[in-house]
This record gives sequence, C-alpha cells and structure tokens, in this order.
Amino acid sequence: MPLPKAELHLHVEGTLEPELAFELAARNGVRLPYADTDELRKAYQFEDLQSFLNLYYELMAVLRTEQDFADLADAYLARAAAQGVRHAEIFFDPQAHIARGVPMGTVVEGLWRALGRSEENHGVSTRLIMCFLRDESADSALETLEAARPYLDRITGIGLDSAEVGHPPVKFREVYEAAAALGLRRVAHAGEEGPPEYITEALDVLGVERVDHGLRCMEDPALVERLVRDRVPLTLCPLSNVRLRAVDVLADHPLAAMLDAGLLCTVNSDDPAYFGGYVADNYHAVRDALGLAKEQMRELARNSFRASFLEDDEERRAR
Ligand code: ES4
Ligand code: ZN
Repeated sequence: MPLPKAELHLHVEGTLEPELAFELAARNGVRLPYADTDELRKAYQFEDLQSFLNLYYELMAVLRTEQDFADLADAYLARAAAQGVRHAEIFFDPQAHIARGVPMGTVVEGLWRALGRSEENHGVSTRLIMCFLRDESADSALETLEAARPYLDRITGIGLDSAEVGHPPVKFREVYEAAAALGLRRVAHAGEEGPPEYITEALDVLGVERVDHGLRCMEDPALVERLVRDRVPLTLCPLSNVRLRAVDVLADHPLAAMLDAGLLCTVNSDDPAYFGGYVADNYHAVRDALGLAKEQMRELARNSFRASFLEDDEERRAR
C-alpha cells in the first residue's frame, strides 16, 4: 500500500503521456512531428528548463476540446490514485491554450468534467490552480485573470510558471494583488533555476503562501531561517530537478539537508509524463538515493497534507 499523500505541484499538461498524445492527435487531425511514441520518447532528453518547455508547449497542440482536457485529467487522477494520492492541487496553463485558439471555458469545463467526479471515481479530492506564464507580459496575465472571472468558483488559486530566469516575481505584482482581492490563494515557482532573491520576492511582493520548488533557498542561510520560522511549504520535484539539470544526480539533491534544516518540504512530480515518474516514484527515488528513513518518508507525506489548501479549508470549517 503506497503512503497516502497529497500532490501539490503537478502541471496537468505535463501528464500528457505519448500514447494519449498520439490518440488525441488522431482524434483531432493534428500532425505531430514524430513517427510514433518511441520516437517521441527519444526527444525527452533535456538540457535545462527551456529545452523541456519547448517540447511541453509543442505537444499541447493535441489538446483541443473539453473532452481532451477531461481525458487528460482523468488519466492523471487514475495514475495518482494508484500511487497513494488522496488529494491533488493541479496547475494548468490557460495562456498556452488561449494562444492556440482554445478558450478558457473549454479548458476549465473540460478539466472540471474529470475533477468534479474525481472523489467518487478515484477517491482523490482536487483543487485547480491557474498559472500565469512568466515569460509572457504582465498585461497578458491580467487579461487571463479577467478571462477566468466566470470560472472562479472552480479555481482555488493562482501560480506562476514557465521560464524563470529574467522574469522576476515583481513583474506580476499587480495581478497577484488583484487575485488576492478576489480571494484566490497564491503560490509561485521560485528558485528552480532562478536565484534565492526570487523566493524572497515571491514572499514579499506576491504574498505567496507556498513556494514551488524553492530549491535554491539553500544558497541563502537567512532565507532558510525565515522559511523555517514562518513554516513556508516548499513543493520539491526531485526527478524534475535531475531531468532539467538543476541537480546533477539524485544523490546530490538537497532534500535530506532541507529536511534536516527544518524546512517544510513536500515531494511532487511536476510533469510526470516527461520526467520519468509519478509522485510515489519520486518518493521512492529520493528514499533510495538519499537513504531516507521510514519516519522521514512519513514526514514528507504528513507535510503534503499540512501544506495543502484542503487542510486550511477544513480547519476553517471546523472553527
Ligand atoms: C514547469 Cl518544471 C517547470 N518549471 C516551470 N514551469 C513549468 N511548466 C511546466 N513545468
Ligand atoms: Zn512546476
């Protein structure tokens, strides 16, 4: 029995497995520049975040209809349930779809078709987090928030993803303020490839409650002290860090040191179809590479619920 856990850092578009990509391509008459799933899988060799993002955005071309988004999310939820996931907070990238002529409504209604039945079908509760692409403009992010207005009852929070370096959090101050005023929860990717200063800025300027990755905090002892003191959760993605070369090999991953430092670490899968494993695979990989003890594995699973928005909702209801 896998440990019950929550997954807090998962891009739904990053769960598109090659088989489903080809199935959707055929269904929608989209031509992929790969002969078959084997050839596509061979393209999964990444130098860095950008080289991955290029393929990630390219394959999205197959996602066109509500049913496509429903099938994508349902396939993820089935796999997640088999890996012990009981709760999933799921990112999506509306700008990447709107730019291809797929409206916000198609994306959200499609995802909801799967998420709305997830508890009964898979035993997994869900939340949706809408991410802004940080390599697009601040105005585009504001327009995206506006486009999401009719769907805000289905969207718990906002995030910030895509190419990090050169796109500091401060660029998105206004849209984060607007989202906070609408009652949306706030997270952001920071310190994946970008410097520790981006983590500080995400906390101070964007008011994030949780930091996605946050890996590079370890370069700044004062920041680590602050994250520990304020119990700021970090959503780490170990297999992603290896595939995108943020760390050389898993044995060098700072997770064990981060736990020892008292950081509220969680383990997640990021883009599991691309990075070689779903969330339990990430747990097992760090256990084996870093020699984590059973109690540390339990701590990671406990942290995942503690760091989730579900916990807060239930605490609020109880009060
Ligand atoms: C992402 Cl690993 C990662 N980092 C930043 N943005 C992303 N979007 C999808 N995966
Ligand atoms: Zn991510």
